[in-house]
Amino acid sequence: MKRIVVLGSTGSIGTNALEIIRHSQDGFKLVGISGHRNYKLLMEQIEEFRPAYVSIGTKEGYDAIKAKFPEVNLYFQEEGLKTLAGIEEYDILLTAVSGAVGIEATVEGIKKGKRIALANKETMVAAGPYINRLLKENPEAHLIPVDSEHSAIFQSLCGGKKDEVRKIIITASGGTFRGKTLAELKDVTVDQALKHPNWSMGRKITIDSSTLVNKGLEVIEAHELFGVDYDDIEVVVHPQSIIHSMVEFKDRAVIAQLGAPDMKLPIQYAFTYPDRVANEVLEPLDFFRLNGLTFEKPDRKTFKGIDLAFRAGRTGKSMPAVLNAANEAAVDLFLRGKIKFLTIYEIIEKAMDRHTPVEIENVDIVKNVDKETRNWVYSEYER
Ligand code: MN3
Repeated sequence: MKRIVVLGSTGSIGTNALEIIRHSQDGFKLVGISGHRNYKLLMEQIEEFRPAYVSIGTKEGYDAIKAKFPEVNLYFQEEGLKTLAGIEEYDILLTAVSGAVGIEATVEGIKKGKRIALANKETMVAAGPYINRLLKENPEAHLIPVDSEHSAIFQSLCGGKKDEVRKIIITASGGTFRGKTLAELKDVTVDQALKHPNWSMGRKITIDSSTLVNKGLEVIEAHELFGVDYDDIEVVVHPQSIIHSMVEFKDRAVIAQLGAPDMKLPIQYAFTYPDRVANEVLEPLDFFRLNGLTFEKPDRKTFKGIDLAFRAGRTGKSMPAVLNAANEAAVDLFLRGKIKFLTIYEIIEKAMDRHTPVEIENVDIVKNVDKETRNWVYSEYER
């Protein structure tokens, strides 16, 4: 029996994780969950799974949960997430919260020597070098990626040895605006940008997918997670999202992981690795219903997200944290109708131009860089 803490249990990854746990044959016990605002769903989850530890983001939610479930160990906001990650009585921490607090929770989990099922992008993008150092200092701890691409790479890497890897090939759906020209992108609306062809995800990540900034962030994550040079990471557009990513080995063998576009498999694999187990909620891939698998070069001139990320990654130190923070602020402004779609790239580029990279020695440095960058974006672009 593996004991699991899910941070962000009311979000898209979190609810999928609970679906896996709900239908698992033998394996998992949910011991801790956290939610931000949606305390009603969190209360349903408490009712169903009876976790001993709960954290909630709002005062209203805190009071409601306290009244209905007095027996639960209840915590509050960011400190609550860190407390849940720091308890002794669990085996796997799923970090499905966004933002810097996800990094801090991961740090707590690593220091406890736990398995981290990593679904928080900021952790490896903004704090990769620091996290890798912590992992060396805490050899019992380990990270298993949950993002579909990195899970696919992780699975494909099992097909050879680390020093036999030639390159990592990250697949990209191409996003909502694949094939569009700069002129066509000039005046796209929020609603248009939110219509993703394959994946149903949160608003922010759907925009990141349409700018290809998401793919860029995934390139940086892959570099940090797998220790592969930027020169050996390639992005291939694969609109059907069936091949989730691949690894090419020295002998030119390419090992890929395929599956339906569904986050449940990578979540469960992060829980069960190195084992593979059946679960009735995991759908088989039906090859006879596929209309072929196709591949294209990404249009990196129009969709600058990939190249901006390569630049940030190669610069290293705190630059990826700036890319991430500038992008988050820019996407927020776009979603609120304050800026145009293409201004997202301009904001990232200018934020990087004005930044002098510093070494990531702890999470506070990441938080400071993050805050400084956001403040600059809002002061320059929010009208
Ligand atoms: Mn992904």
